[in-house]
Amino acid sequence: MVFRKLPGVSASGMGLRLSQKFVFLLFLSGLVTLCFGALFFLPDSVRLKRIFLSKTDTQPVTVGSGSENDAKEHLKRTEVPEAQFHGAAPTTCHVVQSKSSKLPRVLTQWTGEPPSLPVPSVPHVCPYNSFRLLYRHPIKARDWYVCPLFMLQMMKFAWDNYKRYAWGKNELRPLTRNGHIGNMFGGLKGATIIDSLDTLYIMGMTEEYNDAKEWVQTSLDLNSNGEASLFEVNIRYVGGLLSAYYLTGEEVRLIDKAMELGEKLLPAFNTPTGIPRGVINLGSWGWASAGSSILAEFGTLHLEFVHLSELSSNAIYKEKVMNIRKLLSKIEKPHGLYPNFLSPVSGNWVQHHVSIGGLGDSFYEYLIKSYLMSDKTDEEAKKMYYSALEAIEANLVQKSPGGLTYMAEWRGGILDHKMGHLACFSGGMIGIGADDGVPEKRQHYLDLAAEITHTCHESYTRSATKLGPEAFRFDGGAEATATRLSDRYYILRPEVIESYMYMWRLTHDPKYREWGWEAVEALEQHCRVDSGFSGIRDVYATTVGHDNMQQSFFLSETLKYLYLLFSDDDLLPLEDWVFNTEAHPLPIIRDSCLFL
Ligand code: DMJ
Repeated sequence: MVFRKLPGVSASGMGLRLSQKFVFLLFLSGLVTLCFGALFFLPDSVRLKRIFLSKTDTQPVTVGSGSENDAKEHLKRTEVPEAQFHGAAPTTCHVVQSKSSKLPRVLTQWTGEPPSLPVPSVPHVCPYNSFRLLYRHPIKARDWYVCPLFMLQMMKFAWDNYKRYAWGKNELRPLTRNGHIGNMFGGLKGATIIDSLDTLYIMGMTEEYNDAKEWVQTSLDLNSNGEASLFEVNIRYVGGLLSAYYLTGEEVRLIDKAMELGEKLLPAFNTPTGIPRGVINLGSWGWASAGSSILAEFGTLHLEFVHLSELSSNAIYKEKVMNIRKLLSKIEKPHGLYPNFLSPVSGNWVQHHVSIGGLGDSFYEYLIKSYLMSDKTDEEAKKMYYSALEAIEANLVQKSPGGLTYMAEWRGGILDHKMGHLACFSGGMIGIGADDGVPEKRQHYLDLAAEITHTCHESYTRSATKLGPEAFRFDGGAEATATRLSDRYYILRPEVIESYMYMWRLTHDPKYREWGWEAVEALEQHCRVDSGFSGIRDVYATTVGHDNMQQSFFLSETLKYLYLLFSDDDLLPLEDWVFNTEAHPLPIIRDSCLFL
């Protein structure tokens, strides 16, 4: 190749030698890089930065699992003023009645305009820089204040997909992008909508809350004709409607539905003992199941039924659950324990299987919560709770060789060294009850609550996905791990996170937020799919298989407890509210209007 020499220009160009030219170019390019790079380090407010960098350049490219849709969504979003991320806790809780007032007075006070929503309706995105910092180094950063906004973004993702693909159905199937009805609710529909009402409201998602409320008003049809679980309809539908009513004061629409449904459940109690059957036919106004009733089912009606009586001034609901209480308080209990099955005909225990997990769990929860919800006046509930807890400690609480405290199951005197995910709620339960037993045992109960919560956290950390299995064992060399294939699934359950939330409120030990954040990362990584969140089939698998179900309790409980874990304590303070077993907050009754 021949280089033609240009006139007046030396071979090395501009009169410089080749080596000088190279050094000069190197200097020039370094200077340009430095100037442009400096733009990234300037504060957002500097004008130069705003001129050179468009807004989308400062937004996140991916969040969590980083699906493409997600990235596109974020690029579309507008910037939210910094102020909204500080003290993000909504102030809904301030509508709770004053300590001295009677409930009906409060209701009168709430008629008319509902209290205004606390958070502007748009903050569905975290500020990128803080979020990135937090996401990569959650423990070091301690910028927990942005976390509730992250939960809000998860809620929005779960809700939007439900709305898009399964509106009006009970749950979303996020892989096949359709709805699921199932047979738990006897033909009732919209379980996700009812379960989400209060979460949407608490998170300040006004538009979404209004859509949900509108659906309740226009489309919630209670005239269904199928067989429903009394327990599930009570905790999700009655609990969800009551809670939304108490938070918003929107009396007419929500309360009417709750009352109507409450009435439909009453025939389940028409048994020789008054212990309700587990399944009720909503159409024929009668119970449908034969056989024994389950402790966790008939023992998990008290909170909602007491509120139904308070609101309607009709004692019948309270009478029904007090009758259950009476029978349980009198009946002979093996070693002070409550077996899981009871005959509604004879009023006798059917089997001697005792569990703090499935079949037993929320019965114990409702004892202590009944006491707390009665403004600590329901002495019988308190007494039953502490005697049950003593029996549980004496017979079921165990320490593993590795030093983990767990709750075993009891089968007629023989221990089964297994703890269910469901039993992990008990850390929080023992924690909230610690203050009300004998004062000398307060610290003991707080320690026990912390130990159980620690064990449940271990069941998460010992899996590949950092999510916990449905049941984990402490025998045959196992320590907080599932040994059976059939116990390895995770269906977006809340119990472990629920205990983190209560333990955080009680101790403010930062480890509970750190553990909560680990769960968020795991949920984002393994359960977030393109169109919602899904349960997974094996928490120990490195490549997960999804179960194609976004459970309604994920929106009602898991995301709400996470949101509360990272919010200030004055958002739904435990001194004013108790959460039903589906995480629907119900106010403490300061001064009952019922004279029973
Ligand atoms: C929820 O429906 C309730 O928390 C219930 O008490 C037990 N199981 C699910 C969530 O796991």
